[in-house]
Amino acid sequence: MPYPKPTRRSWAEPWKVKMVEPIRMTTRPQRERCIVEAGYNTFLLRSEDVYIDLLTDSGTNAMSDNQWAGMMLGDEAYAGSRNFYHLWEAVTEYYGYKYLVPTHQGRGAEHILSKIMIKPGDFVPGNRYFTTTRLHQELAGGTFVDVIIDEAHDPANEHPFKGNVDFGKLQRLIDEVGAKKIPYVSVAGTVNMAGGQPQSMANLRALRELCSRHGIPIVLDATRAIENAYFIQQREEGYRNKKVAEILKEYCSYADSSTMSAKKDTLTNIGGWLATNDQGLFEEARNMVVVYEGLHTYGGLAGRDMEAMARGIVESVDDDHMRARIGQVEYLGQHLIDWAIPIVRPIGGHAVFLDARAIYAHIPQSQYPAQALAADLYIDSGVRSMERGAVSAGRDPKTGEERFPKLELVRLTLPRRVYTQAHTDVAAESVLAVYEQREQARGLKMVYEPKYLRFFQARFEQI
Ligand code: PM9
Repeated sequence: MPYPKPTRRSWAEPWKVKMVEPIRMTTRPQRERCIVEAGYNTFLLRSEDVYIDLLTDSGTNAMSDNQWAGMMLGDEAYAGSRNFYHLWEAVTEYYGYKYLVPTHQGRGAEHILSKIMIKPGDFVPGNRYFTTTRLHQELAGGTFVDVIIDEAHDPANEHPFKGNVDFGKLQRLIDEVGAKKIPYVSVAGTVNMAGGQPQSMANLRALRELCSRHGIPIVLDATRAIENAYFIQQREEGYRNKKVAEILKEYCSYADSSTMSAKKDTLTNIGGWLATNDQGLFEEARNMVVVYEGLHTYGGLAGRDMEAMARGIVESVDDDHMRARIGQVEYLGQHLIDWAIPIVRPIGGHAVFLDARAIYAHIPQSQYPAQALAADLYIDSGVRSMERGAVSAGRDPKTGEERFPKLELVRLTLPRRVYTQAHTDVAAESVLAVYEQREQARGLKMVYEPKYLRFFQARFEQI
């Protein structure tokens, strides 16, 4: 068949490849052995046994030649590294915060923030939980309360801003427990566990007004705030002609402080920070970071890592970069939509989320259909994905009962600037192959369950 004439002009990524890393093809019998050895948990596979690694976009990004050049300019002084000051300047210029405390990664910042701000018995409302964020809130004695809009819990709902906060839910919590018991409202843009869904500018602006009336600070998880800014540019009235960088700065301006896993948006392999406009919080965090992470001018990072972050921030706010990044996720998601495979709609920013509850409809949630689907996908093609359902949700710390969220998902996460269109085609075709065999799929039982963040290390057997 002749190749059909295009009906539109193509565009491609704003970079070309300079160095490659070989990846290993495996056979199906090999992969069957590997997944049993890994206890049906894709986190426990060796990366050498993975063909296309869509486990996460965290720390898996390809750095640019400019970032690698910056690594050579690492100032590895124990105190006062020049790279720290470069990073601080970049965070202030692009995110708008006055003060910066570097940390080894996102959860380091969450740990310090939670310890400083949360008292036992407090409530922390948020637009859906994130695993590490909620755990640190709970370890500090707080209770997380989900105040995301209902649409976020429905994978098929096409709401353009499923990351929005429901002000009715938040107001009810304030009325019930009182503003004094709410140390801050925790918002994330985009919302990872809702399927990489954005929050609108109007929603965060209105949240700012509501919180100011009650004297409650806002802490933004800015891990994927640049992707959020891109969605605002594409979907929200009045932002079409603004640059992603400009939108990011306005978005962050409505939050008092931010925690950051710099391993995502900002194109690095390691790093994080806590940034704030609150001098008191800054001074406490700067003191606490020396206890848990490292001196306040490196926070557990090498100088070279801070330089890579500073340069990564500048690259990541580029409009063409964001268009290519999210365009690739859309490309993968659109294939699956065209083949009528149930995924979270609209397609998210960093990943395509398979609706495992719909795909493996015959497997009850107590037998972890998303965990089973991620394992089956690996067996089919060597594509590694991540469970984001009941296993990730863990147990209620008070009752010990398992939490069964409405969203039972498998995440196909695209690292930035790493895989080609052909890789995404292979991944999509593998999802189709597994989908077509779905009636033969079997559930799993958990045979080992660690106490914290069980999804990382839990082991399973097939039922
Ligand atoms: N996210 C992810 O794959 C890393 C492994 S799963 C815990 O999506 C948000 C929104 C994240 C996030 C990590 C962290 C923690 C905070 N907020 O992994 O500690 O997506 O740098 O960041 C992962 P660190």
